Amino acid sequence: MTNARFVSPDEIRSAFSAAMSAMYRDEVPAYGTLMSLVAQVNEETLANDPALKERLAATDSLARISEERHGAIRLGTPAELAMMRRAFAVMGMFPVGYYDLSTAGVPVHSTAFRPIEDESLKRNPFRVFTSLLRLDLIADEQLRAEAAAVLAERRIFTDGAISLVEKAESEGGLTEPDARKFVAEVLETFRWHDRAIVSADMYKRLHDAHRLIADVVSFKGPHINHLTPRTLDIDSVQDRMPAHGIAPKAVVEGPPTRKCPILLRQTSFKALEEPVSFIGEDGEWKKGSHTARFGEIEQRGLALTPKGRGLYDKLLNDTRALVRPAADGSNSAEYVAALAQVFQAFPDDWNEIRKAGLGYFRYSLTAKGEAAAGYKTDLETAIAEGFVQFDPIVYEDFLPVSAAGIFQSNLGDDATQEFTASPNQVMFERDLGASVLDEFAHYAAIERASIEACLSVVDLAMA
Ligand code: OOG
Ligand code: NI
Repeated sequence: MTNARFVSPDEIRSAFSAAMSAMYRDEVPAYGTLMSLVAQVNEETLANDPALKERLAATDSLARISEERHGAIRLGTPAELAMMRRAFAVMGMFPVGYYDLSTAGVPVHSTAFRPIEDESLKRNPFRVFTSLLRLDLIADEQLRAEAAAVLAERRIFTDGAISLVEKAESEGGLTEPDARKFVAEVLETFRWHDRAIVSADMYKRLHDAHRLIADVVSFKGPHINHLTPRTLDIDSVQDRMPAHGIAPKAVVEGPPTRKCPILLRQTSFKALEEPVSFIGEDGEWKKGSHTARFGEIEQRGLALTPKGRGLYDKLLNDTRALVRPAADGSNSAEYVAALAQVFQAFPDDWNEIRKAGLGYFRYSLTAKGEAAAGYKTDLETAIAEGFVQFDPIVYEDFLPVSAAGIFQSNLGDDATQEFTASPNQVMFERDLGASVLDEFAHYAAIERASIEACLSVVDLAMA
């Protein structure tokens, strides 16, 4: 459905991601500092590892890294979520995966809006982790009703944004001037507002129920709460953060440092306490503060198969049974050591990982494979004989335990609360107005298509 009159969704997403980054840099200067640090570390990593640089360039993945980032927002109502889905669709971003954070004591469930086609990911992989508040998990019935009433009144999208979404839907795209206007209008939804839409008293009651509820309900819109650049060496950025005046959280979330990075490793710096004012009795604004926005960095590795993910989850649980990382960082050295020890059970060699069926890989013909005429063999022999090569498929999604760790570190360490685990994907998808894509099926399809592109050499009937 390409139409020359229209700007491609990939272009709109790139423009939006750039506009969001510029806005957040103005709003949270530490984000700018982190971006420069990440750019510097990435440059050094590539200079020190020519093989990595070569593979990234050969798979068209080098250019995207310096532009790569994800953001996160927290929405209040089903209608907001449904409209957000429509707005992201105009930018070529679709809901992938379902994350239940209630198990981790955070009353939300979430999805990630992101590009899904390979070409789109290469053009710009911008994603937004999007959570919906679950008032159903709040015990206090009166507070729940009050919060719902406040949320029902607010409008998080401008009229201009809504009409451009409708126009894009009915006409099949946006022209250049409309696309520019769309980016500016939708950006407004993510802007920080330092004037709350509730009184100080109500804010306190919401905050006492859960800090996250106060963050969602008290403001005009779902301010972007972090933007995360992608680094090629998260340990190095973590180590250097203090020298740049940034205090990182105690431990890096996710797998340990490895030769072959898998899934996702993340770390963040604590949320800033920012001045806000609340609605006063007599039309006066009452000064106060709010803590929600923070900074995060991530390193992305191989996408794992269900088998690999099962092993990852088991090893992470085993580690946490040995040492549970304390929020104050007092046992972080023990945790890091236990993690490294336990994860020795996860192979750290691309070919071993591949042969064990733990990860997804993209196969391609080598120059020798391209030149081989009429020779056919099975996939493993083709690899062993140098006709076919493979590269890890990057994990484009998120991890619930890691997300929970990030939520908790920026909500404050006292925010941990018990909720009964109650995943409700059916309710989430009903509110979203669409189903979420199953990320495993998607990675498997990419892998399969790459093997099919090697059929001039590979005979799948031979084993
Ligand atoms: C989202 C936290 C999750 C991640 O990178 O896992 C997240 C939030 O704090 O709203 O962004
Ligand atoms: Ni994040």
